[in-house]
Amino acid sequence: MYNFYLRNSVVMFFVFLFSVKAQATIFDVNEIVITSALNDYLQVAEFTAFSGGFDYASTGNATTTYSSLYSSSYPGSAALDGNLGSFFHSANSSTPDWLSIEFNTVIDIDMMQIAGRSGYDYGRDIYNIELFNAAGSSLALFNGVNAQGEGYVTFYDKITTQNNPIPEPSILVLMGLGLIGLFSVNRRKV
Ligand SMILES: [Ca+2]
Repeated sequence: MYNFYLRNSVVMFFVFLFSVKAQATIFDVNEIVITSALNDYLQVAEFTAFSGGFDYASTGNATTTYSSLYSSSYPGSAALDGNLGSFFHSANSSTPDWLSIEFNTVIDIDMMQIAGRSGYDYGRDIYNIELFNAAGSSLALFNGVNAQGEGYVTFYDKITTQNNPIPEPSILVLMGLGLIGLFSVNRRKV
């Protein structure tokens, strides 16, 4: 009897560890939707989405759609042209606008960056960024990404993210004690 419970506990323990590690890469991403966190004009100078060291966003492997456009001088494609000087600019300053970046294929993302509009009105550049799979299900949501100022802001990185969710040693010790306790209790029943 105790072998049954012990085995399942150990299996659950490793499933838990695996699920924690699995958060490092965001798998099967098909679309990224960017909105303003401030209900202001949405403006994006650049967006990158790296998979295995290759940027699938600004290299012709993704297309943009958007809810509105300030003028033809600021198209969605300007957010994927590799040039910090050009940017997408939406038309609405008080209703929520969105910019969608859809990949030609699904990708496993390990790093993302966003660059806001540098210089004039950069204070608008705080974003909510959501990732979706091909079925339209949400995979991840990053709220309040601050890209005020100039240049690329890395808001997701597999390497740094990997270091955060790994359980504290004290948690591992507690889980180990729990397993020993379960082992003991069930052994007494036999
Ligand atoms: Ca650009």
